[in-house]
Amino acid sequence: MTATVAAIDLGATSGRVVRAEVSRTSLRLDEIARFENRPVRVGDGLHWSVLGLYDQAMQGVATASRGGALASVAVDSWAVDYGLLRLGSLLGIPFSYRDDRTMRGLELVDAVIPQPELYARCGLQRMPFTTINQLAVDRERGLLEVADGLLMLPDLFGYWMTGRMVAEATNASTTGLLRLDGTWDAELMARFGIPVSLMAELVEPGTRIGPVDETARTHFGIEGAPDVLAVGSHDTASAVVGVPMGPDAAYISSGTWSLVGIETAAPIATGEALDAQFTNEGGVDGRNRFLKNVMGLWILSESMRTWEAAGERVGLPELLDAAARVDWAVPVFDPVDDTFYPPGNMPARIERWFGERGQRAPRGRAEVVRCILESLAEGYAVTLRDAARISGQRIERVHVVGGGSRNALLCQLTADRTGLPVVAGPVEATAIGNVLVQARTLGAAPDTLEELRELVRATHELIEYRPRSR
Ligand code: ADP
Ligand code: LRH
Repeated sequence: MTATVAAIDLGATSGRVVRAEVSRTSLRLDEIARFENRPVRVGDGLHWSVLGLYDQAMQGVATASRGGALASVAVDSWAVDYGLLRLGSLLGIPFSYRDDRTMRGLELVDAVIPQPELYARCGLQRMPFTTINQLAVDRERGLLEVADGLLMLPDLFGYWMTGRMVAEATNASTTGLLRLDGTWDAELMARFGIPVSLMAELVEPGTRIGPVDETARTHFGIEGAPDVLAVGSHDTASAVVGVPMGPDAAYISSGTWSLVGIETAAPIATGEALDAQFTNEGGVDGRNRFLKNVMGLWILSESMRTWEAAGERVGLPELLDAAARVDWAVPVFDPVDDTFYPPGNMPARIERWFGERGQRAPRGRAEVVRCILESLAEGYAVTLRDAARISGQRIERVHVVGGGSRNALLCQLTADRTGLPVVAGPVEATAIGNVLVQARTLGAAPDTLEELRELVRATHELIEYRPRSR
């Protein structure tokens, strides 16, 4: 049996719709649509253009449906962001997690609960964007008195497609409001004045949400009546499904963010994990994603945006070529530092970072880019050593998936600094994880994650980078 399905995969940089044909022994993907995703700043802050994204995604699904009947469709996106609802309608435009209200949110949360206690409950790295911080700001502004529902963005799209509200479990695990056992933490919500009634019913990946309804089918011209399925709707959960790894492997899901870690059988929310600031996020099939958010290629793309705004022409291939030719040592900064989190002038922030420490900052674009990539690679190496130490799991190779797996220089530097072989690809691991879980739900793909990963390995070309001696 072959299943034909569509994945809507929304990244913070771009969104795409992929049509896939999947059987137990084959996996074929075609990109049907790709669109830019740019948050928009208005008076009250930085917002996602959610209707625009929905429109583009659904046009993609319609195009995919014209190539032959789709059995199902599923959505994944970046984590933590959400829409508030009242009587089924969206209340305002969802904020981007890059909006600086999150800094206020951190203060509000810290005033109610000490970090170690919060960590013991939800096991998440302290990040400005976590949903609980954002909701603390909504509460302060009185919005939670008006709202009667909350949907994470993939669940919002699922609701618009089907009329049914659910909370997919992997993405819910990024809110800070789930206990380590995967249930809503009603007691914590009560302490924050967040009504538990805002939250929808939790569903696991592989749940059927319902058919795409008449409104969506007619408006977008979708042929047939595909079912909307829940997958790992947190993009990183889907990406980890699509990592072609075996035992003793770590992964880096490399895009806007670098998510660096391992899969474990259960959460590890110990003092050591807290000190090293590891996150525990829910994975598909009840697996745990023990990982760390390293700032990622965001630092590079924001640098490019800064140079472009100054009227300089910059192309990524040229920049990476120039950075590869830097054959002298460059300094490294800490790519987990919050300084690099908000949008802005990254080259100036890098210069300031070194200046504040009395160190020489990189000069010129080639050195700056090389410094960013070396810093990321060093951040990965430290994180992976910590992951192995804290979990007691061996790490003998590192898989890199996502757009960053195309960055040969970064992959090589990662091999060099970790001292481990790096296996790059597939670029579209997230969409792959999305379609594999759909196909499995339809009975067309193998059952276990190990078999699904074996299928990815068998159907994709991977590039291996060996560590060079230093
Ligand atoms: P997200 O899902 O977070 O939007 P992606 O996985 O699409 O991110 O990765 C986007 C990043 O991948 C870009 O910022 C860029 O740095 C990197 N990238 C994409 N294509 C290439 C390429 N051909 N060479 C090097 N890097 C690339
Ligand atoms: C990657 C990602 C990551 C989250 C961040 C908000 O796209 O989902 O896993 O921490 O965005």
